[in-house]
Amino acid sequence: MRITDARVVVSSPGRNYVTLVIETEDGVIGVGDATLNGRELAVASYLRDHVCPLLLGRDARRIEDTWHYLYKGAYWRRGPVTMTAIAAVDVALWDIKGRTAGMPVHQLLGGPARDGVLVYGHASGGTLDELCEDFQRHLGLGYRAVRVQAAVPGLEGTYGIPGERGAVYEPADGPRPREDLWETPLYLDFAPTVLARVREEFGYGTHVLHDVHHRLTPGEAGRLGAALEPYRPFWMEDPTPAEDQAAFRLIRRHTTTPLAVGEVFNSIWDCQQLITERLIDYIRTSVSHTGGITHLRRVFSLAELYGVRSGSHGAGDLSPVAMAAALHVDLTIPNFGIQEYMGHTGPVGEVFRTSYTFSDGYMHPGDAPGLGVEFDEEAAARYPYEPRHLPVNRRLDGTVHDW
Ligand code: KDG
Ligand code: MG
Repeated sequence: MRITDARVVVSSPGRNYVTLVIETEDGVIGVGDATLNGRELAVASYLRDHVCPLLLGRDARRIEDTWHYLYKGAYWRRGPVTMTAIAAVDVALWDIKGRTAGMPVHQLLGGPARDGVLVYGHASGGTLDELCEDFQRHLGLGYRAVRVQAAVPGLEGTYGIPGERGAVYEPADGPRPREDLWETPLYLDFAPTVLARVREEFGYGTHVLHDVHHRLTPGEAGRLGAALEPYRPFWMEDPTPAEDQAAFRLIRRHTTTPLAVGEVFNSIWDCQQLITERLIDYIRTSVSHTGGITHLRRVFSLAELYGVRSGSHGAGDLSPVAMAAALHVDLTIPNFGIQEYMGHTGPVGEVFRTSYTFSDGYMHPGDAPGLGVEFDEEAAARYPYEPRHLPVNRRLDGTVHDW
């Protein structure tokens, strides 16, 4: 089954998405998500200029071989651009395999190991009252797990809080990134009050998560983790900049709050020490930034050996194709933990028609052959690419800080 076409579509139905479309000689079409928020065109070029020409004529059934051909064959390994591009190819080939077999991808991965995939939504607010309203709204929708973020008093534009357009993690328009303000002592005093308020209002019957977004030192993270313990968070996410794996030894020494990390990782090597030294509880690598279904399963298999569970990234900047692929993997692995589900807004549904479902706090990828996502290229053409940037973060004295 030869590949006859591989094309990249960059569209912006509310936010930018890069989609790889692979077609075979028998007319089977598979799609992969190649979106790297704020650096979309780098992956589009990597695919268009370097990968798509290599795919023509290859056997679409040889997924494992194609993965290694692209990973080892490039010589330059890892990195978000490379691994997002390889992921898009890998996911599109799994889609083709499922469509050809007439089976959903989860059946090809061994079949369901659970009935549904526990997901968490995002509640946030400019004030704690607003956060509680949003938390209540999520409970009304059926969520059993909710991430809570609130604007830090005294700081404008805290991450995870809706910006001007009402969306979160929405890169700003214009030639330069927006600049946010940060001051760690203000955050460290405030963050425990966020969880305290949510537990006071809603009790302990819902899982509550919190994202620190890489902003603390290991010592500060240990202190925050200990302060959050009475509120029993499901996890504290990305407490420190994630490239320093050894930092987690120090955090672990100071708190029993479960730790989650990995949304910016792109290979098994980025989390090898974290997993094998049991320094984390949840690994957050995503299907679209970590080499696709093939490589993500490898990460989760390593994690399984060490009692680490999955908790994949699922922000709105990962397209519905990535969401569907994640759900197929989540349904099948033994060490599934939780899946982030921020949802997609605006005209995204015109471009990507999905068959996954949400009910009572759980999602299911559906039983359509392949991934179960139809990508409408004509609709995508109505929403051309718009240059955007993720924000840059500065401390009150002007120093650039982790965002
Ligand atoms: O593009 C970056 C976002 O996806 C990221 O900042 C979102 O931290 C995030 C999360 O946990 O969803
Ligand atoms: Mg995060």
